[in-house]
Amino acid sequence: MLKSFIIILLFSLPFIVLPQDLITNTTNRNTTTLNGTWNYIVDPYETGYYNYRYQPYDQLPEKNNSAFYNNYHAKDKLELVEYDFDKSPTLTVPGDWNSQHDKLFYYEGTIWYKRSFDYQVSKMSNRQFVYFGAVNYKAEVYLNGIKLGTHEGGFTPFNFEITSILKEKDNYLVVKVDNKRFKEAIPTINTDWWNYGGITRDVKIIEEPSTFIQDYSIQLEKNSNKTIKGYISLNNAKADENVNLTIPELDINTSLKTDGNGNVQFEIPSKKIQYWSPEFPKLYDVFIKTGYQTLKDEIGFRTIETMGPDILLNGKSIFLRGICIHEENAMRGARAYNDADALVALNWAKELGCNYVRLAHYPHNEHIVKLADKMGLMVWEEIPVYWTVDFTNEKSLANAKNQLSEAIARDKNRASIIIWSMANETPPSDPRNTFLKALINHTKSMDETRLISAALEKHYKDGVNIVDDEIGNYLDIVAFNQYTGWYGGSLEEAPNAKWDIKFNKPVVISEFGGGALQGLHGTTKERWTEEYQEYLYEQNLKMIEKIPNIRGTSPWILNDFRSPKRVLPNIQDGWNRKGLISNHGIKKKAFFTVKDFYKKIKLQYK
Ligand code: GCB
Repeated sequence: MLKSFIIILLFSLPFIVLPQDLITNTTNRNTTTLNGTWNYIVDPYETGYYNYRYQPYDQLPEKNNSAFYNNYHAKDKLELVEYDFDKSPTLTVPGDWNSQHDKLFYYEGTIWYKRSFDYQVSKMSNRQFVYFGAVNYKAEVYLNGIKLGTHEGGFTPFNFEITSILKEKDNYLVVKVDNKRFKEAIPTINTDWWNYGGITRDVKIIEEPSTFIQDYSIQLEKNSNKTIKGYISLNNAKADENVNLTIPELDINTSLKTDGNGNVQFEIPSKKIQYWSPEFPKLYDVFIKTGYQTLKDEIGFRTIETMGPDILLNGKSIFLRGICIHEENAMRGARAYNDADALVALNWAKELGCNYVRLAHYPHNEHIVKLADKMGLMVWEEIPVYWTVDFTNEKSLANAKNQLSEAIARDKNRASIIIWSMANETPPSDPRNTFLKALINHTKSMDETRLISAALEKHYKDGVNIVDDEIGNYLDIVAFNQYTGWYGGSLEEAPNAKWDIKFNKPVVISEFGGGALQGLHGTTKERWTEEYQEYLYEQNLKMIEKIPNIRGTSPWILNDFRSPKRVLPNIQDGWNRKGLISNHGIKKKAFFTVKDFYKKIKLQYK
């Protein structure tokens, strides 16, 4: 359909509109899915977006600006007759484009998506929103030819109000998705994972009354195991609106009134809370009621804090028996996006003996976080401040903060999340420290209850492994990646390695490991064999046990995963082979080494 493109040009607003405040807990709201089949047009030169002077069509002056248009070249008024959405091929949403069509496997650039639909607004609803779970990397969104706005960042949700634009018949939602990498982006150009493009997570229309529950935080107060503290924010509320919070199993039924901004704050004592933990992942039904709607959630209550070298969950010292996970279904060789994908990964983590997962290197979809809540797996959630982002660039910092805000907004009521991680293997420098400190402060201003960490690095001097990154002073958990026996270092000597860690805080090895091609066998000296990887794990674990203040590990990584960096023929073939499980779902020997280790550790931390 030619119409979509042209109407974008004629009616779109001459400025950039950013997404509105995030609507949280979309699973339990009144929604209609827009998942399914969408038409797409590949547009590497962005011809649908820029005119031949490389000016974005949707930022040109209004049509009645004759001073501009009198001098305007006729070429700019040309209709885009070379485009037709309805005759174009289709992609499934959610899903990355790379794994859906061979010709898109390596594609990085713009693809236009279009979905047409009729829509019957239900009687109860006065306002409607379109919600995207994530679009990688940049999205420009148009409904019925009107620009709704732009979103940057490939792993967090956003929404736009569409109340006055949505019609009963013939709506068309058009999204320009651009996954080009660039230096100032978060992440930057260089990563070790596949840059899957597309509308990679759920899309839905949310229906709300005119005054609605936008967001809320309901958690145990910091340093307290008896007080449930938080806020509820209504959108478009007057002062003194009634809000009711009930948690039937805890006999909580509290009536509250909004302040002038439509918010309520509360502190509710409760003596009979059963605390959430991996052994007992108790979730309570929680209901928020206003005069206009009831919203349900399932929330667990637990405390998490540190004391010297200890991580205390509900006051008890724990060891994080973890595994790193990418958001990829290795068997499909594609982005993971639903409950079934999440279940595969978390079942394996459980089988390995984990009580904890590191969701690397960006916020994963909400399905997996909710499942972790239910299955009793603690979670490290992270933003893609990875390696060498542009630390001196203010826009990059604003972008990283925004990604953090969206992740925290979405997941702050999940008991499973115990750690917000700021960054991975970023090279220390003053600008980098300033950048990370700003992120830490930002996180604390949004959520004071969780622990803050970052995956740092160690260095080696005069026979000693040293961890002294200044940022460690600002973290609750000192985590670092180390690859003894893979990127240098002797496996034979590993168990006797010397360590100098400058902080009296819990230490977590956020990554270690090495590659093996599943099914390739040989001696412990032959790289890429399962035996080499197994030996690497045995020796590393002997070393890790002795690291002062060690309170957790998350080996790199659960599954082999796609990476364009990993090109060794017949071994890697585009896959990072450090998985404990292959991309065919087959466990390598090292899986069982880790499993045995976790069995032992579990007994020690009973
Ligand atoms: C790392 C990175 C991770 C890589 C891994 C590797 O330190 O944090 O993203 O994939 O090493 O395999 O080299």
